[in-house]
Amino acid sequence: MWPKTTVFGQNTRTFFLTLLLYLTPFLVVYYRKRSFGEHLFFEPSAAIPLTPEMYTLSQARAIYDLPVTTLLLRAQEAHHRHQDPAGIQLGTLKSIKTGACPEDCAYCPQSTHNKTFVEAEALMETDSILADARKARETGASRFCMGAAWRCVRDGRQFDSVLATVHGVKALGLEVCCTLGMLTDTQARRLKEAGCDIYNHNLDTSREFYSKIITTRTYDDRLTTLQNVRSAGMEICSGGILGMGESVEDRLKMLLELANLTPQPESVPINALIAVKGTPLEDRGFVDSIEFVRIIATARILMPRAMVRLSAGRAQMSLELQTLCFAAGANSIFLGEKLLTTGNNSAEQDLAMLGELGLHPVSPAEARSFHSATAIAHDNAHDDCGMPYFTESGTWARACKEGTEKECLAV
Ligand code: SAM
Ligand code: DTB
Ligand code: SF4
Repeated sequence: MWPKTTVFGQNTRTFFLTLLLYLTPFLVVYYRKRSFGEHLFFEPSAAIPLTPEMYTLSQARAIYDLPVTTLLLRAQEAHHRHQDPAGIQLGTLKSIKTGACPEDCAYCPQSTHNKTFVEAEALMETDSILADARKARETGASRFCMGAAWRCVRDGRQFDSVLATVHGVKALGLEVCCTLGMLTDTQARRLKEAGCDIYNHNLDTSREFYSKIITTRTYDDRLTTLQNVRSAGMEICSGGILGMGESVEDRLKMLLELANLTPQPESVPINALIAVKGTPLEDRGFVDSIEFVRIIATARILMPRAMVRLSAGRAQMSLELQTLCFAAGANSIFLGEKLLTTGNNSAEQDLAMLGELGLHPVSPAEARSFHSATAIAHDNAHDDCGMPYFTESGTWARACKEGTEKECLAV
């Protein structure tokens, strides 16, 4: 039945069988994509390993838009690879200088432009802050984050006092974080020398939406401070607020700004707007829960080694929503009944919640050693395993460099 003629010098039957053999994988890919959708499918050969600075909006959007089941699975994969999956870092916030801030941040109860419940208070004395830090440590916090309602740090008596406080908090065995507004290079170095481990300075939103929220400083001012923080050897804590009227694209652009920093921030706080009476945003409804969870999951996937902080707005969230946020990759919360000026859940409530969910507090040292251990293990196993990859069409996929679908053996 097979003609005796030859094709390319081969017996025709051998030729067609060989052709079928070569085409089989492509046919399988085609039919699986048709049946399950591209997002479920790994395409090692088409996968482009991207370094973080190459993430694009269409890639972030492709992640964000995954069916929520797949999105959570992908976020969980990143979470289990790079974090203690049951570990939650506990930090306590303290406003050490409250209100009367000259900046016009539309969300902020501490701005002089907004007439809110906040009463201005001068910079606290070191001893008084240290007493609060001790209490935070007794309650279970391992990080103490001090916030000042300043546009920027000014050299002089007040900054010297902050440096002494930082030194004292560090001596208590707590990890020290500060958020004091803009910093020069020299100020960043002095803070680091005094013992400050992390500096919090949020981008808050996308470059495009930023000018609708703040006019008294620029996006690039924020980025310059982040650069100064990095050069001084401190870790970067930078994130933003959801629910100010920004679009999903604005939120993704903010995540991209952060994910494309080299190295990426070690901490990414995601705040839900607390619509404070007397601010221009007082009438904003609470951010959509599912959109919030999607952003947490996208942050976890884009920045797998960062601590993703479930920050402001948690007191307004149900236990179920917080649980979804942890499932999406959030692994840090603020402990204690006050954030800077607004309310938070009580420490007892939060510790009970962690117990109920089977989660446990993780110290910064434990979290860091986990991150570096997984980094070394993965580097030894195969270079890029565990990082997200994107196909040429912008679909998220996972593969390793050798072009196989090996599971990472390192964890
Ligand atoms: N003045 C410093 C600065 O702006 O960097 C530090 C303190 S500031 C209060 C720290 C962050 O708190 C802001 O960047 C913002 O993300 C967050 N924040 C302030 N008010 C908020 C609100 N009403 N709801 C949610 N987050 C808020
Ligand atoms: C961050 O992103 N959120 C925290 C911390 N960094 C400093 C501050 C939240 C403040 C919420 C409003 C208030 O309590 O004043
Ligand atoms: Fe509030 Fe900080 Fe803006 Fe000042 S700079 S208004 S404290 S967010």
